[in-house]
Amino acid sequence: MTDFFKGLSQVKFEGPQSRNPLAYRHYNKDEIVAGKTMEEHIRPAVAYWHTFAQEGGDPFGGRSFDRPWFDKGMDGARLKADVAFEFFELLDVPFFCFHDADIAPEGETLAESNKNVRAIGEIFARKMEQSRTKLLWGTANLFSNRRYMAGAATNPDPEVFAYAAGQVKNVLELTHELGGENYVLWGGREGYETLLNTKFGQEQDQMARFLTLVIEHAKKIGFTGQILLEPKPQEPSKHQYDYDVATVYGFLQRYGLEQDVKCNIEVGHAFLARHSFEHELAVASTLGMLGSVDANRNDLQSGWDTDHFPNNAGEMALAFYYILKQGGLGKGGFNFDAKVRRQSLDAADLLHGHVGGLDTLARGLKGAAALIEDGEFDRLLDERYAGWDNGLGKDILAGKLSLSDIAEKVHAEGINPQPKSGRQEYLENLVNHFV
Ligand code: XLS
Ligand code: NI
Ligand code: NI
Repeated sequence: MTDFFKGLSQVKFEGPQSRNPLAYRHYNKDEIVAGKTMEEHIRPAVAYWHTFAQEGGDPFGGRSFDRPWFDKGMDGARLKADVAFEFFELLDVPFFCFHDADIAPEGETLAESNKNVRAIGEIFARKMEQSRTKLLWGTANLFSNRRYMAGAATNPDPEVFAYAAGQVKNVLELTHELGGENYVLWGGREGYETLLNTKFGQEQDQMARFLTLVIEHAKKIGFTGQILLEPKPQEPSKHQYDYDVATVYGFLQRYGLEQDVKCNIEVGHAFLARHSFEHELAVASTLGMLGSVDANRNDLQSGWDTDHFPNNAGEMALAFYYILKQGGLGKGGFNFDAKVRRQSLDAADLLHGHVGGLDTLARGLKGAAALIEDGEFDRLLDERYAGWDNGLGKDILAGKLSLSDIAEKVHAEGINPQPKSGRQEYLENLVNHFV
């Protein structure tokens, strides 16, 4: 045991009336909602980077957190791993996620870096034999080191592509060995600052080649998890190629990869793309691309990916609506891609962030399940589109009528549609009734 969380004990469910700030008030992991436990629905994960590697910096000042593992090389990395598994147990969560760079210091060479990552990976493997916390996904950090400033897969220099490939091979294999259920690629620098120095089409080809290599290697080593792309429109690149779900789908289709890849959708990234979170989920679910979720929220005044913890149950209810409708996230889950603020210095603050986030997800889940169970919401939606189920609508969709046939029908049958209310306020109130 380390003494990092000294005095703190495991967070338990105490119910909505509890005033204990370190108890779950809504997240009751074993409670059955819509046929599954809350834990099975949400599959919550702790993000190693934000929780253990984040330093509390902002553009005007560096590190504000003082963690005993900072600047201590591999000794620090081992201490960090001890603290991480203590944290998983305190929160009692089933999953975590990591980048290679979060868990071990970079070496002078790729070989040295990969060796460091493997050494911590072995510690994870041993700890995971004792712990109930499993790996939701692994990923490689291909955006922090300056070698990647002009992109990893999309770099004008093929040697950078090669270096990135060497990193991904290592993390993909480690993810597989640790029983990880997904592998994520977020293209932070896969994009550009200015077209003046960028060949757009060339970079698209490179990105597709890289992804193809990853898919092939995953198959070769027997990794049966999902490969996930994480859309984000900008930041750190001015223009990121994986802009949003629809853009990612178009890219995958163009290169014939849409069967092999799904999306990891992040709340804050949806906002940066000027979408809502539920929009991205609805699009992904419709396209068969909804794989997993990065749970967080942005400070909506800042226009940045601020990665606050979720605290909007209404937003989460709409998200869970689409997730429940597609029968769950499968191998995916809810990764807390969220960090405590610069002034939140204490170990307990890490718990408060996750406890509030999980309670928010639980409220969203229960709200969506109740909304679906009640049935009125779905009934109204079906009613609105009922004209497409038979007669004219059905014939149009089935391709039975040409444009002339349809026009002819309007004249012959005197079709003269009357506008109907979209009932938005009614529907908003209906949803709020259950949240
Ligand atoms: C950054 C991304 C990142 C990915 C993993 O905005 O959300 O944290 O989830 O590389
Ligand atoms: Ni993310
Ligand atoms: Ni993000």
